[in-house]
Amino acid sequence: MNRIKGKTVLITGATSGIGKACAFLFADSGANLVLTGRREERLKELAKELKESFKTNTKTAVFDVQDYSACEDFASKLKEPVDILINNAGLALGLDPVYNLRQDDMDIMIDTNVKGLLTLTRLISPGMKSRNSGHIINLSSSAAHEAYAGGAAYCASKHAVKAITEATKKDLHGTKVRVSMVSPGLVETEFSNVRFKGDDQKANSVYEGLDPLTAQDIAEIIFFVANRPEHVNILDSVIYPVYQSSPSMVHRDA
Ligand code: NDP
Ligand code: 8X3
Repeated sequence: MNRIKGKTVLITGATSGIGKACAFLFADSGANLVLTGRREERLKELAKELKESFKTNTKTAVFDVQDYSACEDFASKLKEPVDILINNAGLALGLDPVYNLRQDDMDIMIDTNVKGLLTLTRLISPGMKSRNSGHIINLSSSAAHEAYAGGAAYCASKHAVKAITEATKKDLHGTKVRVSMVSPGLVETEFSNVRFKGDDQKANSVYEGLDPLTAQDIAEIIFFVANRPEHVNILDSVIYPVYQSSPSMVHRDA
């Protein structure tokens, strides 16, 4: 059953990976989309492709979720109520032990993954609360459940997403606004290219011999979470490739 048709879905970080795969799935189900990211050209191309393939009504907005005033300006200009907010924009930078952690990497991870997600939530949730309807879906991670070496800042940011999700659910207790998070393990996207700052060889090695999750795998879970009946709230789901049993326990074929 399609419960998504006609809904307005706001996806942050739609220029790549999981966010982009979500844009296609929700478009295919007849949603209206608001897509955001920092790379304007990619957003333009995506909106064009979605219009041609699905006749999707897509609006795009170019801003950095770390920039509070840009987020506020974006939210103030939204023409229609947001039914589903997918807080997906996020990144990891580096895999250095904490004693070598770069201050600028740490700031960007916390400002994007934690403060950016919180900012969008605080701006979009009041409308949902007043309409007594809506769904916030946060991209968390297996790193929200277990920290790994080299991930002090990234894992902290995803532990924070778990805390934000739980607190948001409780803040909206007694309303019909749903709050969920999705916690994937290794998904092959641009994530590791970003983490290793363009070292594609290093990025590719993360997924070697492992048959990783794809962006489409996770988009399908997000869609499933969003498409449940209104009385069903999936708070979390942890998804690993079959060869991964924890953030640090990964089997690889030779
Ligand atoms: P990608 O790098 O492919 O996509 C990340 C998206 O986030 C891009 O669209 C990027 O857009 C956007 N983004 C990053 N920083 C900002 C910013 N400051 N402001 C606005 N948009 C931003 O990675 P994934 O698709 O894999 O990641 C999506 C989410 O999933 C992230 O939150 C990540 O932590 C999480 N995740 C990923 C996993 C994986 O293994 N890949 C596993 C578990 C969770 P642009 O650069 O155009 O701004
Ligand atoms: C992304 C998963 O293990 O690459 O959240 O950090 S991992």
